[in-house]
Amino acid sequence: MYRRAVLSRTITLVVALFCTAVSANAVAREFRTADTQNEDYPTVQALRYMGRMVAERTGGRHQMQVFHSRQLGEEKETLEQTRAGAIDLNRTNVALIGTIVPAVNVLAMPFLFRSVEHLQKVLDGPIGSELLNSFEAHGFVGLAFYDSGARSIYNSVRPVRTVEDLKGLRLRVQQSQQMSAMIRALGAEPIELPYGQVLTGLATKLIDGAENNWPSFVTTGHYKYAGYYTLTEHTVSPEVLVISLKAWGSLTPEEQQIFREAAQRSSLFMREKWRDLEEQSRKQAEAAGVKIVGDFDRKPFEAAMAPLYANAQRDPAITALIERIRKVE
Ligand code: GTR
Repeated sequence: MYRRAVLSRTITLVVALFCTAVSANAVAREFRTADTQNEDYPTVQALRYMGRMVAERTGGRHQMQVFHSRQLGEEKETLEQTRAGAIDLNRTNVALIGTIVPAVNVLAMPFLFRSVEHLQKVLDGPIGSELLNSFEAHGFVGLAFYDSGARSIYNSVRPVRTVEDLKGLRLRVQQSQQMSAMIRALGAEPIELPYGQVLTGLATKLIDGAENNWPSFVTTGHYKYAGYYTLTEHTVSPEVLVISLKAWGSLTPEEQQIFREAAQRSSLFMREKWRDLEEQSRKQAEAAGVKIVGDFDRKPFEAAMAPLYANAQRDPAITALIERIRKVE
């Protein structure tokens, strides 16, 4: 009697579990994915690569539809929409999401990383995982980082060699207080603008320049208006891919694992693409007559930005994170 009752309870449980799994799996979906860059850009290619992997591993049940070139809006807005669950996945720069997830702003701090290799070690190691895990408390699930080289300052007025040369220049920055603070610390005037407005800003002289990595400088056409590129390499702020809590919650644990793995793989895929494009973009800018300023002392730029660290020291957790990053060999 007793054994039969246990057996029937077990069968009921197994059937219930099976039904739950089947119903969760049965909902096929197309995941709307946002990226600000154009169709050929490495981040967009990486997302497409991830989409193929997700489709394959879920037997075609789940697809990713990649909206590039700001089709879904500028990063600040698409992040809000992702938080609200209206956009499923979003690839932005950490400077933007850092306004919502403060710890991630550390990755954009000036002159923190000794090299791109140092950044990659941090992103691929425990600190990178901890940072990705910290997104959840702020309304996203962090899936992967994509490193995207160093950002440098460019302008249309003069070759910048010293901090003094920056005085009075109106430089566009991302919509981020930290990026504004960095440019202000150098004595220039930061103008926060969405990415899509920078080209017109340069063409109409609303701004004198901006700061970005080689591929962004060239693929946007900014190099046609800003002929002086100074290798300040003041930040190596990487990109990050997040998924909305709503989309994440619609996946089974197995599917979540598939998304995570595909995102991580796409990050390695992007690394391959990146190196070539960085080199190619620099050559294209040079061929178009852009003057690259590399023979200057970077130390005064670093010193001018030091107040950002003094400011960060007000938060013990941020201070500890900066210290840990510095110690990564
Ligand atoms: C690029 C980055 C974009 C965007 C842009 C900007 O390097 O890939 O996501 O943040 O910079 O400056 O707005």
